[in-house]
Amino acid sequence: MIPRTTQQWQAADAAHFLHPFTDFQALARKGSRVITRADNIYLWDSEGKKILDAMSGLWCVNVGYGQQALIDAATRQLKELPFYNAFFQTATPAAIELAELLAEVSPPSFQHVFFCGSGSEGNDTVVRMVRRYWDILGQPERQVIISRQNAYHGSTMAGASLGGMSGMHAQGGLPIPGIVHIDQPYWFEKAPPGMSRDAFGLLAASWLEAKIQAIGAGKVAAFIGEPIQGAGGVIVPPHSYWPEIQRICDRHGILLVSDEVITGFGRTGRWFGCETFAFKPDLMTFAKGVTSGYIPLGGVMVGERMAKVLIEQGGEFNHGYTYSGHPVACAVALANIRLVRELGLVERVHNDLGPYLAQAFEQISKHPLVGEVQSCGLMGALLLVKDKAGGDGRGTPFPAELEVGMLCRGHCFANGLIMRAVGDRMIIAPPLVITHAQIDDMVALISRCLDLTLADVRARGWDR
Ligand code: PXG
Repeated sequence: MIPRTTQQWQAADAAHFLHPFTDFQALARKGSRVITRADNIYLWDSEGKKILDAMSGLWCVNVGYGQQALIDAATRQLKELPFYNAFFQTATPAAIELAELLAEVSPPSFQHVFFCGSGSEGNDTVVRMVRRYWDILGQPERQVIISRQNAYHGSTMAGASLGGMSGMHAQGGLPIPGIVHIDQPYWFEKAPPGMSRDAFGLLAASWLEAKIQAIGAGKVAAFIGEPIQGAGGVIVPPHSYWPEIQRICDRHGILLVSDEVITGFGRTGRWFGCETFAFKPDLMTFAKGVTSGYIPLGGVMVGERMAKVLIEQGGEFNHGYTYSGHPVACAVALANIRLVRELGLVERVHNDLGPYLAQAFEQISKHPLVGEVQSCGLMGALLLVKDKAGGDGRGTPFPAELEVGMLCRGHCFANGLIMRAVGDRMIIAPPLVITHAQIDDMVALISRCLDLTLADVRARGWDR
Protein backbone atom coordinates (compact mmCIF):
# COMPACT_ATOMS: atom_id res chain seq x y z
CA MET A 1 0.00 0.00 0.00
CA ILE A 2 1.30 3.44 -0.90
CA PRO A 3 1.27 5.55 2.27
CA ARG A 4 -1.39 8.26 2.49
CA THR A 5 -2.27 10.82 5.10
CA THR A 6 -5.16 10.13 7.47
CA GLN A 7 -7.27 12.69 5.63
CA GLN A 8 -6.61 11.00 2.29
CA TRP A 9 -7.59 7.59 3.71
CA GLN A 10 -10.73 9.07 5.22
CA ALA A 11 -11.75 10.76 1.98
CA ALA A 12 -11.37 7.58 -0.07
CA ASP A 13 -13.13 5.57 2.66
CA ALA A 14 -16.08 7.99 2.70
CA ALA A 15 -16.28 7.97 -1.09
CA HIS A 16 -16.44 4.17 -1.55
CA PHE A 17 -16.61 1.97 1.55
CA LEU A 18 -20.01 1.17 3.06
CA HIS A 19 -19.19 -0.04 6.58
CA PRO A 20 -21.18 -2.71 8.47
CA PHE A 21 -23.72 -1.51 11.08
CA THR A 22 -22.93 2.10 10.28
CA ASP A 23 -24.79 5.32 9.49
CA PHE A 24 -22.88 5.90 6.27
CA GLN A 25 -23.45 9.62 6.08
CA ALA A 26 -22.62 10.32 9.73
CA LEU A 27 -19.36 8.38 9.45
CA ALA A 28 -18.42 10.09 6.20
CA ARG A 29 -18.79 13.45 7.95
CA LYS A 30 -16.74 12.42 10.95
CA GLY A 31 -14.12 10.23 9.23
CA SER A 32 -13.09 6.69 10.15
CA ARG A 33 -10.26 5.93 12.46
CA VAL A 34 -7.78 4.15 10.20
CA ILE A 35 -5.98 1.22 11.85
CA THR A 36 -2.71 0.51 10.11
CA ARG A 37 -0.87 -2.15 12.11
CA ALA A 38 -0.92 -4.30 15.23
CA ASP A 39 1.25 -6.37 17.53
CA ASN A 40 0.41 -8.54 20.57
CA ILE A 41 -2.56 -6.75 22.21
CA TYR A 42 -1.90 -3.32 20.66
CA LEU A 43 -3.08 -1.50 17.55
CA TRP A 44 -1.68 1.61 15.89
CA ASP A 45 -3.76 4.09 13.90
CA SER A 46 -2.72 6.19 10.92
CA GLU A 47 -1.70 9.01 13.29
CA GLY A 48 0.76 6.66 14.96
CA LYS A 49 -1.32 6.46 18.15
CA LYS A 50 -0.99 3.21 20.15
CA ILE A 51 -4.22 1.61 21.38
CA LEU A 52 -4.79 -1.28 23.80
CA ASP A 53 -7.27 -3.59 22.06
CA ALA A 54 -9.43 -4.87 24.91
CA MET A 55 -11.91 -6.34 22.37
CA SER A 56 -9.53 -8.71 20.53
CA GLY A 57 -10.46 -7.10 17.22
CA LEU A 58 -14.10 -8.16 17.33
CA TRP A 59 -13.97 -10.94 19.95
CA CYS A 60 -11.62 -12.97 17.78
CA VAL A 61 -7.87 -12.29 18.00
CA ASN A 62 -7.43 -14.72 20.88
CA VAL A 63 -3.70 -15.40 20.35
CA GLY A 64 -2.98 -11.70 19.84
CA TYR A 65 -1.59 -10.02 16.75
CA GLY A 66 1.63 -10.91 14.92
CA GLN A 67 1.87 -14.64 15.70
CA GLN A 68 4.48 -15.97 13.28
CA ALA A 69 3.15 -19.55 13.36
CA LEU A 70 -0.14 -18.43 11.83
CA ILE A 71 1.55 -16.23 9.26
CA ASP A 72 3.85 -19.10 8.24
CA ALA A 73 0.97 -21.57 8.02
CA ALA A 74 -0.95 -19.25 5.68
CA THR A 75 2.12 -18.56 3.53
CA ARG A 76 2.97 -22.25 3.21
CA GLN A 77 -0.58 -23.20 2.28
CA LEU A 78 -0.93 -20.32 -0.18
CA LYS A 79 2.16 -21.57 -2.00
CA GLU A 80 1.21 -25.24 -1.97
CA LEU A 81 -2.53 -25.17 -2.61
CA PRO A 82 -4.32 -21.81 -2.21
CA PHE A 83 -7.74 -23.25 -2.98
CA TYR A 84 -9.59 -26.37 -3.72
CA ASN A 85 -13.24 -27.15 -3.01
CA ALA A 86 -14.82 -30.00 -1.08
CA PHE A 87 -17.93 -30.41 -3.24
CA PHE A 88 -16.97 -32.96 -5.86
CA GLN A 89 -15.86 -35.89 -3.72
CA THR A 90 -12.60 -34.08 -3.04
CA ALA A 91 -10.84 -32.90 0.11
CA THR A 92 -7.59 -31.19 1.09
CA PRO A 93 -5.14 -32.31 3.80
CA ALA A 94 -5.60 -29.03 5.70
CA ALA A 95 -9.39 -29.43 5.94
CA ILE A 96 -9.14 -33.10 6.91
CA GLU A 97 -6.54 -32.43 9.60
CA LEU A 98 -8.57 -29.55 11.00
CA ALA A 99 -11.74 -31.67 11.15
CA GLU A 100 -9.74 -34.26 13.10
CA LEU A 101 -8.25 -31.70 15.49
CA LEU A 102 -11.63 -30.01 16.11
CA ALA A 103 -13.08 -33.39 17.08
CA GLU A 104 -10.19 -33.73 19.53
CA VAL A 105 -10.65 -30.38 21.30
CA SER A 106 -14.49 -30.49 21.33
CA PRO A 107 -16.51 -32.37 23.96
CA PRO A 108 -16.40 -36.13 23.18
CA SER A 109 -19.85 -36.34 21.55
CA PHE A 110 -18.61 -34.16 18.68
CA GLN A 111 -16.83 -36.14 15.97
CA HIS A 112 -17.99 -34.33 12.83
CA VAL A 113 -17.80 -30.80 11.48
CA PHE A 114 -19.44 -28.82 8.64
CA PHE A 115 -17.22 -25.93 7.49
CA CYS A 116 -18.44 -22.44 6.54
CA GLY A 117 -16.87 -19.04 6.04
CA SER A 118 -18.32 -17.22 9.07
CA GLY A 119 -20.49 -17.44 12.15
CA SER A 120 -23.53 -16.22 10.22
CA GLU A 121 -23.11 -18.95 7.63
CA GLY A 122 -22.66 -21.40 10.50
CA ASN A 123 -26.03 -20.43 11.94
CA ASP A 124 -27.71 -20.60 8.51
CA THR A 125 -26.31 -24.12 8.36
CA VAL A 126 -27.80 -24.82 11.80
CA VAL A 127 -31.28 -23.81 10.63
CA ARG A 128 -31.11 -26.02 7.54
CA MET A 129 -29.51 -28.92 9.41
CA VAL A 130 -31.95 -29.12 12.32
CA ARG A 131 -34.95 -28.94 9.97
CA ARG A 132 -33.38 -31.56 7.70
CA TYR A 133 -32.78 -33.80 10.72
CA TRP A 134 -36.45 -33.81 11.66
CA ASP A 135 -37.45 -34.32 8.00
CA ILE A 136 -35.30 -37.41 7.83
CA LEU A 137 -36.87 -38.72 11.03
CA GLY A 138 -40.34 -38.30 9.54
CA GLN A 139 -41.28 -35.31 11.70
CA PRO A 140 -41.25 -32.45 9.15
CA GLU A 141 -43.71 -30.47 11.26
CA ARG A 142 -40.87 -29.84 13.73
CA GLN A 143 -39.82 -26.52 12.13
CA VAL A 144 -39.76 -23.88 14.83
CA ILE A 145 -36.48 -22.72 16.29
CA ILE A 146 -36.64 -20.90 19.59
CA SER A 147 -34.04 -18.23 20.28
CA ARG A 148 -33.77 -15.30 22.70
CA GLN A 149 -34.27 -11.59 22.69
CA ASN A 150 -31.07 -9.58 22.54
CA ALA A 151 -29.20 -12.58 21.11
CA TYR A 152 -26.71 -12.08 18.30
CA HIS A 153 -26.38 -14.92 15.80
CA GLY A 154 -25.15 -13.08 12.72
CA SER A 155 -26.35 -10.83 9.95
CA THR A 156 -27.55 -13.13 7.16
CA MET A 157 -31.32 -13.63 6.78
CA ALA A 158 -31.34 -16.67 9.07
CA GLY A 159 -28.64 -15.36 11.41
CA ALA A 160 -30.40 -12.03 11.96
CA SER A 161 -33.74 -13.84 12.37
CA LEU A 162 -32.29 -16.11 15.05
CA GLY A 163 -30.81 -13.03 16.66
CA GLY A 164 -33.06 -11.03 18.90
CA MET A 165 -32.02 -7.51 17.95
CA SER A 166 -35.12 -5.42 17.27
CA GLY A 167 -33.15 -2.93 15.17
CA MET A 168 -32.14 -5.75 12.82
CA HIS A 169 -35.65 -7.21 12.61
CA ALA A 170 -36.96 -3.78 11.65
CA GLN A 171 -35.01 -3.87 8.38
CA GLY A 172 -35.51 -6.41 5.59
CA GLY A 173 -38.68 -8.19 6.70
CA LEU A 174 -37.29 -10.30 9.55
CA PRO A 175 -37.53 -12.67 11.27
CA ILE A 176 -38.08 -15.31 8.59
CA PRO A 177 -40.94 -17.72 9.36
CA GLY A 178 -40.51 -20.37 12.03
CA ILE A 179 -38.22 -18.47 14.38
CA VAL A 180 -39.55 -17.22 17.72
CA HIS A 181 -37.92 -15.61 20.74
CA ILE A 182 -38.10 -15.83 24.52
CA ASP A 183 -36.72 -13.32 27.00
CA GLN A 184 -33.05 -13.32 28.03
CA PRO A 185 -31.59 -14.42 31.38
CA TYR A 186 -30.51 -10.90 32.34
CA TRP A 187 -30.86 -10.77 36.11
CA PHE A 188 -30.21 -7.03 36.47
CA GLU A 189 -33.13 -6.05 34.22
CA LYS A 190 -35.47 -9.01 34.34
CA ALA A 191 -35.41 -10.51 37.84
CA PRO A 192 -38.29 -9.62 40.17
CA PRO A 193 -37.22 -7.61 43.26
CA GLY A 194 -35.36 -9.66 45.84
CA MET A 195 -34.92 -12.74 43.65
CA SER A 196 -31.53 -14.48 43.86
CA ARG A 197 -29.54 -15.09 40.71
CA ASP A 198 -29.97 -18.85 40.88
CA ALA A 199 -33.71 -18.66 41.42
CA PHE A 200 -33.86 -16.26 38.49
CA GLY A 201 -31.88 -18.69 36.30
CA LEU A 202 -34.60 -21.31 36.83
CA LEU A 203 -37.33 -18.75 36.17
CA ALA A 204 -35.67 -17.62 32.92
CA ALA A 205 -35.30 -21.24 31.79
CA SER A 206 -38.99 -21.84 32.53
CA TRP A 207 -39.81 -19.29 29.80
CA LEU A 208 -38.50 -21.86 27.32
CA GLU A 209 -40.84 -24.52 28.62
CA ALA A 210 -43.78 -22.11 28.50
CA LYS A 211 -42.96 -21.26 24.88
CA ILE A 212 -42.63 -24.93 23.91
CA GLN A 213 -46.01 -25.64 25.48
CA ALA A 214 -47.60 -22.68 23.70
CA ILE A 215 -46.30 -23.85 20.31
CA GLY A 216 -46.67 -27.57 20.92
CA ALA A 217 -43.52 -29.64 21.44
CA GLY A 218 -44.20 -31.57 18.23
CA LYS A 219 -43.61 -28.40 16.23
CA VAL A 220 -40.35 -27.32 17.85
CA ALA A 221 -37.07 -28.29 16.18
CA ALA A 222 -34.45 -26.67 18.38
CA PHE A 223 -33.42 -24.06 20.92
CA ILE A 224 -30.35 -21.92 20.23
CA GLY A 225 -28.38 -19.66 22.57
CA GLU A 226 -24.98 -18.16 23.21
CA PRO A 227 -23.63 -19.56 26.52
CA ILE A 228 -22.93 -15.91 27.38
CA GLN A 229 -24.66 -13.27 25.26
CA GLY A 230 -21.74 -11.34 23.78
CA ALA A 231 -22.86 -8.56 21.45
CA GLY A 232 -25.91 -8.21 23.72
CA GLY A 233 -23.60 -6.88 26.45
CA VAL A 234 -21.75 -9.83 28.04
CA ILE A 235 -24.80 -11.12 29.88
CA VAL A 236 -23.42 -13.94 32.04
CA PRO A 237 -26.39 -16.16 32.98
CA PRO A 238 -26.83 -17.62 36.47
CA HIS A 239 -25.22 -21.06 36.74
CA SER A 240 -28.64 -22.63 37.29
CA TYR A 241 -29.81 -21.54 33.82
CA TRP A 242 -28.16 -23.81 31.24
CA PRO A 243 -28.54 -27.15 33.05
CA GLU A 244 -32.26 -26.37 33.41
CA ILE A 245 -32.49 -25.44 29.69
CA GLN A 246 -30.87 -28.79 28.95
CA ARG A 247 -33.43 -30.65 31.09
CA ILE A 248 -36.30 -28.88 29.31
CA CYS A 249 -34.92 -29.65 25.83
CA ASP A 250 -34.36 -33.29 26.82
CA ARG A 251 -37.86 -33.57 28.27
CA HIS A 252 -39.40 -32.47 24.97
CA GLY A 253 -36.87 -34.14 22.68
CA ILE A 254 -35.77 -30.77 21.29
CA LEU A 255 -32.31 -30.20 19.83
CA LEU A 256 -30.04 -27.85 21.76
CA VAL A 257 -27.66 -25.56 19.86
CA SER A 258 -24.81 -23.68 21.52
CA ASP A 259 -23.59 -20.68 19.52
CA GLU A 260 -19.92 -20.71 20.49
CA VAL A 261 -18.79 -18.06 18.00
CA ILE A 262 -17.52 -15.86 20.85
CA THR A 263 -17.27 -18.35 23.71
CA GLY A 264 -15.36 -21.03 21.76
CA PHE A 265 -11.63 -21.70 21.89
CA GLY A 266 -10.84 -20.70 25.43
CA ARG A 267 -12.62 -17.39 25.97
CA THR A 268 -14.47 -18.64 29.10
CA GLY A 269 -11.61 -20.78 30.45
CA ARG A 270 -12.70 -24.04 28.82
CA TRP A 271 -12.47 -24.94 25.13
CA PHE A 272 -16.19 -24.22 24.74
CA GLY A 273 -18.68 -22.18 26.75
CA CYS A 274 -21.05 -25.15 27.09
CA GLU A 275 -18.35 -26.85 29.18
CA THR A 276 -18.12 -23.84 31.51
CA PHE A 277 -21.90 -23.83 31.93
CA ALA A 278 -22.25 -27.63 32.15
CA PHE A 279 -24.56 -28.48 29.27
CA LYS A 280 -24.31 -30.83 26.33
CA PRO A 281 -25.56 -29.37 23.06
CA ASP A 282 -26.34 -31.26 19.86
CA LEU A 283 -24.70 -28.62 17.66
CA MET A 284 -22.06 -25.95 18.27
CA THR A 285 -21.58 -23.01 15.91
CA PHE A 286 -18.04 -21.63 15.84
CA ALA A 287 -16.01 -18.93 13.98
CA LYS A 288 -13.81 -16.05 15.20
CA GLY A 289 -11.39 -17.70 17.70
CA VAL A 290 -10.94 -20.80 15.52
CA THR A 291 -8.41 -18.80 13.45
CA SER A 292 -8.00 -15.96 15.95
CA GLY A 293 -9.59 -13.88 13.18
CA TYR A 294 -6.44 -13.95 11.03
CA ILE A 295 -8.55 -15.30 8.18
CA PRO A 296 -12.31 -16.00 7.90
CA LEU A 297 -13.53 -19.45 8.93
CA GLY A 298 -16.64 -20.73 10.64
CA GLY A 299 -18.50 -23.97 11.01
CA VAL A 300 -20.81 -26.23 12.94
CA MET A 301 -19.72 -29.11 15.16
CA VAL A 302 -22.30 -31.86 14.76
CA GLY A 303 -22.94 -34.15 17.73
CA GLU A 304 -23.33 -37.89 17.27
CA ARG A 305 -27.10 -37.94 17.80
CA MET A 306 -27.54 -35.82 14.67
CA ALA A 307 -24.50 -36.99 12.72
CA LYS A 308 -25.69 -40.61 12.82
CA VAL A 309 -29.06 -39.71 11.33
CA LEU A 310 -27.65 -37.31 8.71
CA ILE A 311 -24.99 -39.80 7.62
CA GLU A 312 -26.85 -43.10 7.81
CA GLN A 313 -30.32 -42.05 6.70
CA GLY A 314 -29.96 -38.61 5.15
CA GLY A 315 -28.67 -39.11 1.62
CA GLU A 316 -27.43 -35.90 0.02
CA PHE A 317 -27.53 -32.72 2.14
CA ASN A 318 -28.06 -29.94 -0.38
CA HIS A 319 -26.06 -27.25 1.37
CA GLY A 320 -22.54 -25.85 1.25
CA TYR A 321 -20.34 -22.88 0.41
CA THR A 322 -17.48 -22.33 -2.04
CA TYR A 323 -15.26 -21.77 0.96
CA SER A 324 -16.46 -24.77 3.05
CA GLY A 325 -13.09 -26.21 4.13
CA HIS A 326 -10.96 -23.49 2.50
CA PRO A 327 -7.41 -24.90 2.78
CA VAL A 328 -5.70 -21.64 3.74
CA ALA A 329 -8.29 -20.90 6.43
CA CYS A 330 -7.99 -24.47 7.70
CA ALA A 331 -4.18 -24.30 7.76
CA VAL A 332 -4.33 -21.10 9.83
CA ALA A 333 -6.90 -22.68 12.18
CA LEU A 334 -4.63 -25.69 12.68
CA ALA A 335 -1.67 -23.45 13.54
CA ASN A 336 -3.88 -21.35 15.81
CA ILE A 337 -5.33 -24.28 17.77
CA ARG A 338 -1.87 -25.83 18.13
CA LEU A 339 -0.55 -22.51 19.44
CA VAL A 340 -3.44 -22.21 21.91
CA ARG A 341 -2.43 -25.66 23.17
CA GLU A 342 1.30 -24.96 23.22
CA LEU A 343 0.82 -21.76 25.20
CA GLY A 344 -1.72 -23.48 27.48
CA LEU A 345 -4.08 -20.54 26.97
CA VAL A 346 -7.30 -22.32 27.93
CA GLU A 347 -5.85 -23.42 31.28
CA ARG A 348 -4.28 -19.99 31.77
CA VAL A 349 -7.64 -18.27 31.34
CA HIS A 350 -9.26 -20.76 33.70
CA ASN A 351 -6.67 -20.85 36.47
CA ASP A 352 -4.97 -17.50 36.28
CA LEU A 353 -6.19 -14.75 33.94
CA GLY A 354 -9.93 -15.18 34.52
CA PRO A 355 -9.63 -15.00 38.33
CA TYR A 356 -7.11 -12.13 38.00
CA LEU A 357 -9.53 -10.12 35.84
CA ALA A 358 -12.43 -10.93 38.18
CA GLN A 359 -10.41 -9.58 41.10
CA ALA A 360 -9.49 -6.41 39.21
CA PHE A 361 -13.16 -5.92 38.29
CA GLU A 362 -14.09 -6.33 41.95
CA GLN A 363 -11.88 -3.30 42.67
CA ILE A 364 -13.46 -1.31 39.83
CA SER A 365 -16.90 -2.17 41.17
CA LYS A 366 -16.22 0.30 44.01
CA HIS A 367 -16.27 3.17 41.49
CA PRO A 368 -19.33 5.43 42.04
CA LEU A 369 -20.49 4.92 38.43
CA VAL A 370 -20.32 1.14 38.43
CA GLY A 371 -23.35 -1.00 39.25
CA GLU A 372 -23.37 -4.61 38.16
CA VAL A 373 -19.98 -6.18 37.40
CA GLN A 374 -19.78 -9.51 35.59
CA SER A 375 -16.95 -11.54 34.17
CA CYS A 376 -16.32 -15.08 33.02
CA GLY A 377 -12.88 -16.07 31.82
CA LEU A 378 -11.72 -13.15 29.70
CA MET A 379 -15.14 -11.63 28.98
CA GLY A 380 -16.34 -8.87 31.23
CA ALA A 381 -18.95 -6.13 31.63
CA LEU A 382 -19.32 -3.09 33.85
CA LEU A 383 -22.76 -1.52 34.00
CA LEU A 384 -22.73 2.26 34.46
CA VAL A 385 -25.51 3.37 36.81
CA LYS A 386 -26.86 6.63 38.13
CA ASP A 387 -27.26 5.53 41.72
CA LYS A 388 -25.46 2.45 43.01
CA ALA A 389 -27.71 2.06 46.04
CA GLY A 390 -31.02 2.45 44.19
CA GLY A 391 -33.25 -0.11 42.50
CA ASP A 392 -33.48 -2.91 45.09
CA GLY A 393 -29.72 -2.52 45.74
CA ARG A 394 -28.88 -3.37 42.11
CA GLY A 395 -28.40 0.28 41.14
CA THR A 396 -30.64 2.71 39.26
CA PRO A 397 -29.82 2.90 35.55
CA PHE A 398 -29.37 6.15 33.65
CA PRO A 399 -32.10 7.02 31.16
CA ALA A 400 -31.01 5.27 27.94
CA GLU A 401 -31.26 8.44 25.85
CA LEU A 402 -28.37 10.05 27.76
CA GLU A 403 -26.05 7.47 26.17
CA VAL A 404 -23.64 7.47 29.09
CA GLY A 405 -22.00 4.34 27.67
CA MET A 406 -21.12 6.19 24.46
CA LEU A 407 -19.69 9.03 26.53
CA CYS A 408 -17.44 6.55 28.33
CA ARG A 409 -16.49 4.85 25.05
CA GLY A 410 -15.42 8.25 23.70
CA HIS A 411 -13.04 8.68 26.65
CA CYS A 412 -11.68 5.17 26.08
CA PHE A 413 -10.95 5.95 22.43
CA ALA A 414 -9.26 9.24 23.34
CA ASN A 415 -7.16 7.49 25.99
CA GLY A 416 -5.85 4.65 23.86
CA LEU A 417 -8.25 1.89 24.94
CA ILE A 418 -10.77 -0.03 22.88
CA MET A 419 -13.72 -1.00 25.01
CA ARG A 420 -17.24 -1.46 23.60
CA ALA A 421 -20.41 0.11 24.94
CA VAL A 422 -23.66 -1.86 24.68
CA GLY A 423 -26.13 0.64 26.06
CA ASP A 424 -24.50 1.48 29.39
CA ARG A 425 -22.68 -1.85 29.69
CA MET A 426 -18.97 -1.33 29.07
CA ILE A 427 -17.56 -4.60 27.82
CA ILE A 428 -14.18 -6.19 27.23
CA ALA A 429 -12.82 -9.42 25.78
CA PRO A 430 -9.04 -9.00 25.56
CA PRO A 431 -6.67 -11.43 23.79
CA LEU A 432 -5.97 -14.58 25.82
CA VAL A 433 -2.23 -13.83 25.68
CA ILE A 434 -2.66 -10.73 27.86
CA THR A 435 -0.30 -10.60 30.87
CA HIS A 436 -0.99 -9.54 34.47
CA ALA A 437 0.92 -6.29 33.87
CA GLN A 438 -1.17 -5.60 30.79
CA ILE A 439 -4.40 -6.33 32.70
CA ASP A 440 -3.18 -3.84 35.32
CA ASP A 441 -2.59 -1.25 32.58
CA MET A 442 -5.99 -1.94 31.06
CA VAL A 443 -7.73 -1.60 34.42
CA ALA A 444 -5.89 1.66 35.13
CA LEU A 445 -7.07 3.01 31.77
CA ILE A 446 -10.64 1.86 32.48
CA SER A 447 -10.54 3.59 35.89
CA ARG A 448 -9.28 6.81 34.34
CA CYS A 449 -12.04 6.73 31.70
CA LEU A 450 -14.66 6.07 34.39
CA ASP A 451 -13.39 9.12 36.31
CA LEU A 452 -13.60 11.26 33.17
CA THR A 453 -17.11 9.98 32.47
CA LEU A 454 -18.18 10.66 36.06
CA ALA A 455 -16.87 14.23 35.78
CA ASP A 456 -18.97 14.71 32.62
CA VAL A 457 -22.04 13.19 34.27
CA ARG A 458 -21.69 15.52 37.27
CA ALA A 459 -21.01 18.58 35.10
CA ARG A 460 -24.24 17.89 33.21
CA GLY A 461 -26.23 17.24 36.38
CA TRP A 462 -27.16 13.72 35.24
CA ASP A 463 -26.31 12.27 38.65
CA ARG A 464 -29.24 14.11 40.24
N1 PXG B 1 -22.85 -15.78 16.60
C1 PXG B 1 -22.35 -15.03 17.59
C2 PXG B 1 -22.56 -15.45 19.01
C3 PXG B 1 -21.62 -13.87 17.28
O1 PXG B 1 -21.13 -13.13 18.28
C4 PXG B 1 -21.99 -14.34 14.94
C5 PXG B 1 -22.68 -15.47 15.31
C6 PXG B 1 -21.83 -14.04 13.49
O2 PXG B 1 -20.54 -14.28 13.08
P1 PXG B 1 -19.99 -13.55 11.74
O3 PXG B 1 -18.67 -14.21 11.56
O4 PXG B 1 -20.91 -13.88 10.65
O5 PXG B 1 -19.94 -12.09 12.02
C7 PXG B 1 -21.42 -13.52 15.94
C8 PXG B 1 -20.67 -12.30 15.54
C9 PXG B 1 -20.48 -6.83 18.34
C10 PXG B 1 -20.35 -7.77 17.20
O6 PXG B 1 -20.86 -5.69 18.09
C11 PXG B 1 -20.40 -9.14 17.42
C12 PXG B 1 -20.32 -10.01 16.34
C13 PXG B 1 -20.18 -9.51 15.05
C14 PXG B 1 -20.14 -8.14 14.85
C15 PXG B 1 -20.24 -7.26 15.91
O7 PXG B 1 -20.20 -7.21 19.48
N2 PXG B 1 -20.44 -11.36 16.58
